[in-house]
This record gives sequence, structure tokens and C-alpha cells, in this order.
Amino acid sequence: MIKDQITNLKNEAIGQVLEANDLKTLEEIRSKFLGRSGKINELTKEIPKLKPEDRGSIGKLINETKQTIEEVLSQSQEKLGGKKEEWFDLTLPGKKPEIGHLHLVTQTINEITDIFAKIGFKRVRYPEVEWDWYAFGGLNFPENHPARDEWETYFIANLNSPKYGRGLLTPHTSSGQLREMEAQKPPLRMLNIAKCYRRQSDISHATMFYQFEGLVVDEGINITHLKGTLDYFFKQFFGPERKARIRPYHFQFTEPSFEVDVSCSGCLGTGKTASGEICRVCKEGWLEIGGAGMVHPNVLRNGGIDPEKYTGFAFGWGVERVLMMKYGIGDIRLLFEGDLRFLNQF
Ligand code: FA5
Repeated sequence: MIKDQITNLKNEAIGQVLEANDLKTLEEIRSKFLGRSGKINELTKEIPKLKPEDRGSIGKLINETKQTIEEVLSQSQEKLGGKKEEWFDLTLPGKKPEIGHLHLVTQTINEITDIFAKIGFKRVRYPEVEWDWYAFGGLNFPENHPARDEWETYFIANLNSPKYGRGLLTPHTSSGQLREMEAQKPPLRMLNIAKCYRRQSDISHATMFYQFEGLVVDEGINITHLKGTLDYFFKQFFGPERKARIRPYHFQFTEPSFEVDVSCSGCLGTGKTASGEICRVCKEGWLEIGGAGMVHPNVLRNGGIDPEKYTGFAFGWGVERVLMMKYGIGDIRLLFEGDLRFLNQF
């Protein structure tokens, strides 16, 4: 019985609100239904007369009805242009909008791109999801090379090409070498900066990281061109007093191959501090930065280039590693955690 009364009251109120054409009528409806001696309060006074077990549910129903009528009223009020003006204190200090900036890795990628652009290197992009041929096979890696091991490289399930082998996530930017050779004829001056993926994670290794790869192929290119390019980059990126050093090493796709070191900023390559103590940063004057070498003749052949006529050099380093060296950042994971307290410093 009382439930029917409540439903009828709700329908009556909504009907009247929908028919109202002005704010004054809405105010009258509000006081008629929701006012102190309005119809809702009349009903509320009936609650104590109910059986104790019914009081809770009827009280709840009356409250819901009140809310519904309030919502319908305020919607109509807004439609009729009766939105209340909000009070605004002009003397309050304003809120400064937050202005974002590029992530340190992106800033560094842009800086590296600009440095190499000045000596004619063109930035390129090649697929992140690659074939074994471009990442390994065509770069002279034998079938059983450990880099192909599932523990190092992410292979993609059910992605196989009869011609190019298994699908994978690029483990290094060297996969761009053959793509570049296929894309155009020498002279080549490529800068491939891309995401790389490896099953590694610790203080200096991330599962996803960036590498930048330089490739130069032309007639008469030799090791002095490589050394000069490395020297130029280090001076531009780390500072005019820095120097490059190359040491013999082994990579499948370069011959001869080198590890590249940059002279330490702390001791300027001497390995000793001003007071004659051993430099704590490098211990020997040099910091290892990554790989380089003269492009292997088999790789040139696989890219359709005659190794009797052309020679080339290549280098490939981690973007995060070089920026960590430059800014003295001790843990690569800081770069990917998105912590603004860290990122806002750059
Ligand atoms: C290579 O990847 C070769 N492709 C480099 C190369 C290119 C040699 C051209 C010769 C000619 P390596 O695996 O050493 O080499 O990696 C090169 C650099 O990538 C490392 O020195 C390091 O700076 C960076 N790097 C490698 N793995 C990771 C990782 N998991 N996280 C962050 N940086 C990494």
C-alpha cells in the first residue's frame, strides 16, 4: 500500500517536472515534493507506524525516490538555464600547468641523429619484427651460434619464411645493414636507430633497449675512416677532450672487428687522478662503449655489393649505455620506470 503511494508520488513529481517551462515552476515543484512540509516528508512520517520489519526497506525506497526527483529537477533546471554560478575567489594564486618534455632516451636519440647528420649519415628505420636472415644468417652467423639461442633472442611462434627463416624481434640494429644494401647502391651512409630485444635484465641490461648503428660503404673505405668517425662522435657527444681507441675483437659480420673505448672524463685517459691515485671510474683511462669493424665480404655479397670494388665499416652501440656514461647514471632500469623525480632532472 505505502509502496504504491511512493511510486505514484515519484511519477507525479517527474510528470510535473517534465511539463514545467520555467525555473519558478521548478522551484514550486521542489518545495511541494521535497520541502520541509512537502509530500516526501509526509510519507516519511508514516514510517514509525509500519511493522518494524518493513521500516528499513520503505525508508530506503523513500530515499531513492527523493534522489530521483532531485536529479530530474536539477537536469531540468540546467536545461532551462538555471545552472548556479560558482563563486570564484580572484585573489587565489593560479595553478601552474605542468609542461612535459621529451624523455632522456628520445633527447639522446635526437642528439645522436643530429651529430651524425652533420657528416652525411641518414637516419633510417627497418622492421622491428625481422627474419633470421637479416639478424643472423645473412650476417655470417653459423646455424649453431649462441646468439640464436632462445635464451638470448625472442623468436616469434609460428612465424617462418621458407626463404628467410624464423621470425624474431630484432636483437641488434645490425639487421639494418642488409636491408640498407638492398634498398640502395653505394655510397651508403646509414644511421639505424631502433628498439632491440634480448632476454637480459640487470643493472646494465634491459629486455628492450635502443641501439644506434652506423654503416658506411663506398670505394676505398678503410679503418682510418672508422677511427676518424668514432673520434668525431665522441668529441661531439662527450666533449672536445675525449678520444676513441679501438681494440681487436670478434664479430661474425665484421673483419677485422674491434671493441671501441672512449677516454675517461675523470682522468682524461691517463688512468690516474691529479694526485697520482688510480682513477676510480675507469681504473685504466678508458671506458668500453661497444663494437665496430670493417664489413665482412660475405655480408657485402649477401647485400648484393661487390666486395672486390667496395669496402665499408660499421659500428653499433647502446643508446642507453652512452647516455648513462655521459650523465653518470648507474642503473639502466631508472630510464624505463617512468619516475618523474628522476626524469625531471633532464
Ligand atoms: C652488437 O649488438 C653488434 N651488433 C654491434 C656491432 C655493430 C659490432 C656493427 C660490429 C659492427 P653487442 O651485443 O656487444 O654487439 O651490443 C652492442 C652494444 O649494445 C653494447 O655495447 C651495449 O651498449 C648495448 N647492449 C647490448 N645488450 C644490451 C641490453 N640488454 N641492454 C642495454 N644495452 C645493451
